[in-house]
Amino acid sequence: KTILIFDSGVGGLSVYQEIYRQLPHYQYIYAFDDAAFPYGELDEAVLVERTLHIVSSLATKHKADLVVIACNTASTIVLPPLRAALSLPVVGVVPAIKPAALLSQTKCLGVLATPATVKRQYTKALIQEFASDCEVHLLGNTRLVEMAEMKLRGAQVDLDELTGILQPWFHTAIDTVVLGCTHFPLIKDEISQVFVQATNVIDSGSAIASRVNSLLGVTVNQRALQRQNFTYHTDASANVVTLNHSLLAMNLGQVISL
Ligand code: DGN
Repeated sequence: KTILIFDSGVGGLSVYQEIYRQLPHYQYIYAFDDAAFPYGELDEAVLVERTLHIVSSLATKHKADLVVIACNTASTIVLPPLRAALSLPVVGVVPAIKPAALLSQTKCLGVLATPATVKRQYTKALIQEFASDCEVHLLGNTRLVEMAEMKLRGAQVDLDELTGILQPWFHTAIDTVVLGCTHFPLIKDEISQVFVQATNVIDSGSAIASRVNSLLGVTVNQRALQRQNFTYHTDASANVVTLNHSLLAMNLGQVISL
């Protein structure tokens, strides 16, 4: 079976990593729309149109059995039209606000995402439904997405810059941080290092993996799961990412014309 995973950049690899741990025997296609990166600053109509076009063509071409939209920014608006257009399961990723509200002792949450995700009605509705008893601080930042991309390409994360970005949260009671962008698990260690008051820093990766697992109807022996050590390589132009095992990685800016 083939699973198509899509993001605007390399952030979805954090979701792929979780899915691969649960389902190592599947065929994976990882596609990212490098040509229109970053999605957090894209016009909504353009984003919906691009995602629909890219994902439908690739899903058909590669006979995908399931699609994962490994991007919060896209998932918050594109899932309904995509599900209407495709006759296969489409799994999306949205900020893990519900588990965060349950975990928080101080009932004060920090949600880190793209500027688009923090503005979306979808995010507001999630907060209203699952975190109405919490104080929620939203922080939308594109620079963090770039930092995650650069880290994967070998650069060090500038901790002073990261401290500056998280500064608005230092005088709050936040004890639980939601990584509401799939790029951010890639810099989770640095976020935890800088924002020490957070006792929980959570993302949606393993929940997505469990969802994919249940949709594909596979029983996995949890004890048999191994944590994979992934290495990422990029080509000279830093556009194509390949992993250390069978995976087709594409720069959609080059592979299909839009
Ligand atoms: N990784 C994407 C997300 O989860 O929202 C966004 C990255 C971007 O294009 N800004």
